[in-house]
Amino acid sequence: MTSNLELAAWVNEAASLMQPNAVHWCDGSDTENAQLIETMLADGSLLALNPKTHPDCYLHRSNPSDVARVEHLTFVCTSDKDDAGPNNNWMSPADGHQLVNSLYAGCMRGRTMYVIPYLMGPYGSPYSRAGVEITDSPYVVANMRIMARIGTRALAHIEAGNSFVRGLHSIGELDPERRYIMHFPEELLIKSFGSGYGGNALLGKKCHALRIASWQARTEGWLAEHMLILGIEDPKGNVSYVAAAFPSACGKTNLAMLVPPLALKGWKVWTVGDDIAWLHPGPDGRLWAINPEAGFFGVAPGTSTKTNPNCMATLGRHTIYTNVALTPDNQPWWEGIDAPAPEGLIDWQGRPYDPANGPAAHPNSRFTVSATQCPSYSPQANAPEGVPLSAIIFGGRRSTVAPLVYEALDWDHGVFSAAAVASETTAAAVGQVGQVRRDPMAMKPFCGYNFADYWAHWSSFGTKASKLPKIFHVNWFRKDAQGSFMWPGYGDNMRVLKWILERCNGAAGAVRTPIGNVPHPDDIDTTGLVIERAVLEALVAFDPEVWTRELVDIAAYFATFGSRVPTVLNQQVTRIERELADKRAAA
Ligand code: OXD
Ligand code: MN
Repeated sequence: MTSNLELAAWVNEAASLMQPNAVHWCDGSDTENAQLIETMLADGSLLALNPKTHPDCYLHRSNPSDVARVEHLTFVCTSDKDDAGPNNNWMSPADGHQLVNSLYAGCMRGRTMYVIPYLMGPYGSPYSRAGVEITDSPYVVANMRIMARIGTRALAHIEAGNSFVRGLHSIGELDPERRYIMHFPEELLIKSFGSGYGGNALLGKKCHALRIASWQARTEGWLAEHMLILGIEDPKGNVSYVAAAFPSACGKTNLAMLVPPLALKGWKVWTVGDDIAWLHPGPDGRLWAINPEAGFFGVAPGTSTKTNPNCMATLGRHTIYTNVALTPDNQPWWEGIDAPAPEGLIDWQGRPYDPANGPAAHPNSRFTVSATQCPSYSPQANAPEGVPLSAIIFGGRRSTVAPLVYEALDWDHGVFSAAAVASETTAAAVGQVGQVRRDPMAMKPFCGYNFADYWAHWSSFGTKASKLPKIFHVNWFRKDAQGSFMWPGYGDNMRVLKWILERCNGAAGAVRTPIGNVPHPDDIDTTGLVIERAVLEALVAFDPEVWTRELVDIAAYFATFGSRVPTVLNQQVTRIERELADKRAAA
């Protein structure tokens, strides 16, 4: 089925190990997709939604034990354990192969093996990379078809002699005790077993475009990041591009599709991507970003015409919903959607909705939809050269400590601020929700190598590119003493983006603090926003006492990476410590 002998031999080898009934090479066509949907409707793994309100939309209900990424079962298998670093679970490549191959033996008996050639990144872009996923899940094929560019054209790219990442996937028995997501970066290989959930099973996404790609990017001089990319058009029609990294389920999709408040006349946001960015230094000294993905695999709960009107306009046709609730007339429903829960609602597990069982939609329920359906999809989203970045934003979900926004003093300080990001955990991964953990560059679950080496790689761009974007840190999630959010968020985040752009153009004011430049309350455009002055002041306030404690925690975190931590980060700790001591002495 392919003229690439290496690929043909690998597929044959996988088939002898897994023993499927049939092998199907995916061409990515509409006909093929229609047949897969038919198969899944027939076996009950998909339910057709109301064709009048939701044409060509389907609901998939996962096994209840398989609804999120499994970080504790995700491994990076490098020859030297230190290359994976304390940020990853490690196994030797030999042990990793042996373990998963024993699970793979005969695992596709009675099933079809699908071979999915795919491309991450726009057709014709020198930055795009190919992969091939082998899977026994038609649900994975249907989702990959939306999230990546799959089929004939991707295969032709590989057959033209381009390298490809190999990904093996079987849902096995969906047994959480027999579930592993293994990465072999030295072999550009992924082996996933026992889960059908997005981040564990759609191998082009987290496994390839982040874990393996971050490894490749380090050796090749670029960056693979957990970032949305957006274009901001000002009232004069100039568009500037920004990339922003936030941990999973912290609003990347909402920010990527933001609709500015009416009071900020003439501003508009264009969506390039909502989850992953590959950044390359361009010949002009700027960093250029492409979105390797072609679709959105977004968190449904909380999405509404109020929080994300562009997203709501994107959904509702040609969409796969996973683990949302179902109304009696077969429409998808989730907590926070526009309509209240109707009578007769069916929960994500197919039971009549009973609040005693928890939310109707799983908190990590998702939609999979093509980016081309998004009304704010950028005309530059498929530009082979990508888009040039003016700013990079990092952020976390922190009810205390981090101000609404601050600007790093220079590149290395920006790398420090990003490496020090902390955030409260969410339902996107199995485990306790709401625990503060360090999530450097929002890459804690996704960096395919030692974080200390990754920070050094980030720092090295200081000399690789002459017109680097400015680095900022934001926090939309500050809470007051009563536990209420202090900043309205969503569309009003445009006010912070505006300050960020104005800082890039040298137009806005700021106050210098040890942790960076914070806006004076008057520097944030509050036209049309009702917010108490005291709240705004508290949002941008810098508290030396709180940051003294924070810095101790950051330094202790860096120390867990030992002597590999780049000196520039420790120098930032020392500088901030000194400036904080001066502040305390002056107080
Ligand atoms: C995602 C995640 O699915 O970060 O994007 O978990
Ligand atoms: Mn993500």
